[in-house]
Amino acid sequence: MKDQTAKLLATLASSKRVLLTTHVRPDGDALGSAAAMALALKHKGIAVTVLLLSRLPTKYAFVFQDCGLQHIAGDNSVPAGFSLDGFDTFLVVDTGTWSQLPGLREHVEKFAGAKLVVDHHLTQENWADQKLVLTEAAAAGEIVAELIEQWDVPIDKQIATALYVALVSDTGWFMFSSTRPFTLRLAAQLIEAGVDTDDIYQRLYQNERAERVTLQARAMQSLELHADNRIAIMSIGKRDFAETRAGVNDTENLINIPLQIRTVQASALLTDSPEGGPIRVSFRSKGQLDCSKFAEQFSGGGHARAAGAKIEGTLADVRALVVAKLLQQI
Ligand SMILES: [Mn+2]
Repeated sequence: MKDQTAKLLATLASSKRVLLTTHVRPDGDALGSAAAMALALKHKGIAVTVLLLSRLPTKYAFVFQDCGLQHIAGDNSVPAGFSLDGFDTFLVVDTGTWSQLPGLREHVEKFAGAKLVVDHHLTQENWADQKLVLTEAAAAGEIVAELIEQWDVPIDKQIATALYVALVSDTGWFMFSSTRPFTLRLAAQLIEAGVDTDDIYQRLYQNERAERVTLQARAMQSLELHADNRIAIMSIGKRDFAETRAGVNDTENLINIPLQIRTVQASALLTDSPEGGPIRVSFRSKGQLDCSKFAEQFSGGGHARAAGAKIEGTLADVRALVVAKLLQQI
């Protein structure tokens, strides 16, 4: 590990222009790791361009903005006109697979410079010249922290904040089983370096739009349980959107709320979009129900645990139909 780290650092140290990227739809670990790595490269006087394959999520924008990090972004792919010409090193953090790097493969495969991967995921592909993959790391940020330390880059407040965001995002604020003693020791070190943990907590967990939470309340008011509390169904109508001023994007993750109930095996959420059209129905399961198969009868699809369909009809009719079909299954 130490040797691999030293080798990777040697490559970075001899680079003049690094293209640094991370996986599409970046989360806190992806962005925090990329920001910390970019700041370390800058500290060493190495020019770095950060490429995001999706727009910078508003929630995490502070990680880049507070330290003045510039980036280029695509729309779930590389931006138009993107080229690796002029770069001598290509560095990816928090993934090592092409499926997570849409649009990049053709560029990287003909790239003559060094191709480096720093990651903690088990699934890997073998296209990089050098890889630093540590699956026991709770976050890619842990590996980046080790790189930065071995490189003798001082962990200032900006780097510490980026790394802290990486750690808390991938460990559910140190709740997940992936949290290891190293994670907590590193967290302590980052707090000593000046991380404002309360500020990060507020930005990540207490930063929802009022519209979204009031829509959530509406959805929860519509919750009905069937079949001895094994089936949960919620619906959101056009009036709910109008009166809360929320949008369809604000329904994200709502369907998971009923799964908190011990007995619930399947959850369905119906959305009557303000834009009109058929009723959107989402299904989630934590039991026997195969959501994908279930959704097929409505010409929908997805995965065993999560699927969706679009059904024509009024909200009340579709709700009755979905409940009836679920009762046949569960
Ligand atoms: Mn990660």
